[in-house]
Amino acid sequence: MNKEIEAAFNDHLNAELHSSYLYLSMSNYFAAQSLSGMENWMRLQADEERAHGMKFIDFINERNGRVILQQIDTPKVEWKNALEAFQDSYDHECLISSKIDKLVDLATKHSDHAATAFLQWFVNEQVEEEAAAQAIVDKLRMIGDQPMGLFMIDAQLAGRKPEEDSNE
Ligand code: OFO
Repeated sequence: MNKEIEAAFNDHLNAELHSSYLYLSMSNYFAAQSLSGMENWMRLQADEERAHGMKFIDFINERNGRVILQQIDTPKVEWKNALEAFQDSYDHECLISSKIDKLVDLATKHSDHAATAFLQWFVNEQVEEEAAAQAIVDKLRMIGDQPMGLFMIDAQLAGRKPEEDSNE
């Protein structure tokens, strides 16, 4: 495996694990607010992010690279309200998308077609993840300060289920 790609993939798997940590932190923030639907949604999101990190680990190992785990940064722990947390989630997904784009550029630069093909799944996944977070942000903006609206969206997010296959 090209050393520059190996290093960038190691950095990126850390970013995915940090995403997991961030969403776990948001999940616990919502638990403290008794918003159990949002707690559930963020917890499942944390699980998905860990699975994304594992995909990078498996790919590096399959390509005879070396996985070097790094320290995971402490996540933010407090938010003003649900809207601020989900807005942070959307902004975070945009950041991750830009990191994936840079990895694609790097793989292309080195003509690493296996890495490019691997990354394509993440390119598509990021479209979904940005859209999912944006849709919730839009609803929370509509709801504003109305407790009934918050109650309803929390009930809706309680319905999120784990993904059935490993392609999370
Ligand atoms: Fe791994 O997709 Fe979100 O960050």
